[in-house]
Amino acid sequence: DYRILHEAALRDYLAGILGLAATLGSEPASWSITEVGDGNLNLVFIVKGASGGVAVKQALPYVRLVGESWPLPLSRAHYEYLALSKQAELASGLVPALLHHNEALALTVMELLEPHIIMRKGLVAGTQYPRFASDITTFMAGTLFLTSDLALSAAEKKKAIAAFAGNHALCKITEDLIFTDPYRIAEQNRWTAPYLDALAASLRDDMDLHVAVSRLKLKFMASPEALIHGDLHTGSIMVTESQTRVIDPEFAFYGPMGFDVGAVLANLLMAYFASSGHERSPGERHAFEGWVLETVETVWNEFARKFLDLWRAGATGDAYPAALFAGEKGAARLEAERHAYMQRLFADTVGFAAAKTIRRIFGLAHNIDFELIEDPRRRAACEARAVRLARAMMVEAGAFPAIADVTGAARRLRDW
Ligand code: SR1
Ligand code: MG
Repeated sequence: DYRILHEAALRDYLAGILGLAATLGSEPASWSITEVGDGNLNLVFIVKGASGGVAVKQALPYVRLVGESWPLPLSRAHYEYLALSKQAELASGLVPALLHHNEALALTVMELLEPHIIMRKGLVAGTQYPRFASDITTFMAGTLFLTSDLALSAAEKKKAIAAFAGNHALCKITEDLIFTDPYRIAEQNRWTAPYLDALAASLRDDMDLHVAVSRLKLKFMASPEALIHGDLHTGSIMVTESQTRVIDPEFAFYGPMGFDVGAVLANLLMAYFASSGHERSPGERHAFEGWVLETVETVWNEFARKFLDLWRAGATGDAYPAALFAGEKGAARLEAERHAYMQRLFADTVGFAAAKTIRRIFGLAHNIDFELIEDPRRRAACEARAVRLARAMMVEAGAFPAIADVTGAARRLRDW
């Protein structure tokens, strides 16, 4: 039966899990248990003993950020476990190891990632992560390509879609908080007032933007292209300078690939625009911002390269049947089509990145990149630059045919 496990109950529960004493040490009474969750939905405990530690995540039956007035199904823990298991298979070493899962308690015990930190915190501190672009593109290319119709038979793919179809309450959060609420008067919206009042009002009146974001919403709702993480922001990534681990896929479902890639790019771009609001020397700022934009470019370019390599090496799926692309003529035509496919995926990525940016500035859930800029006037200036770019990315999609067009526009806006 479900019950929330606070310290004493959690200790007793963990003590009863076969094999866990080997990881933590054989004296449960001496284990330290600390609740460290700073996300919007769940409880997260770090448990440490004489021999090592584990992380324990338990879903609450409501949205933690808001409280019991907003119930949320515990089944999200099941989908998170399912997604983590799949991702471990497809992108080995890039997610935490799973040690135990209890469906009824909506509780999962995982490898403790140490000394990793939440990437967003590192970015706010101005830290560069040299491994990040390589690791996150391996993760995205593997998990997205290998769960798509390019790699699976139609039957396998349809079964996989069905396995995640029950996660619709989490999808609904995204549909409302990302694609709808920031563009209307919604009780839970907030922004840096009064400096962004006029910008918030202009979003509510901008029909070109409403059409663009509604097209993206439809794509999110009706494009089961691959198993997406569904919330791949820099708060869902833990890093050291030499390691990257993707966590928290409770929003996972079969959706559009560009939603994940766009999330990564949006969060890097927000770190870029927030940088001038944080205290750092001109030299540090220059180096950090240069690295961030270079990383934005590398993430798209390397993702596209790895995705195409997987496609060329083994397209075992039912899409693009080999029989239709035989011979030299077929091979050349298929290669051209691969590039056209990536161009469409890039356009989706740019649109989703824009939507992910606007929601963090006008919606319910903000991010510390901007929130930790204390002076509201300075914060609003950083946010306004990000919104200006995001609006252009959503509405003037044709102006961004390549990733260098995105970074070029970001660079030009820095001193705006
Ligand atoms: C009510 S949940 C708000 C946000 O937190 C999660 O991390 C997702 O990004 C969601 O949209
Ligand atoms: Mg999360």
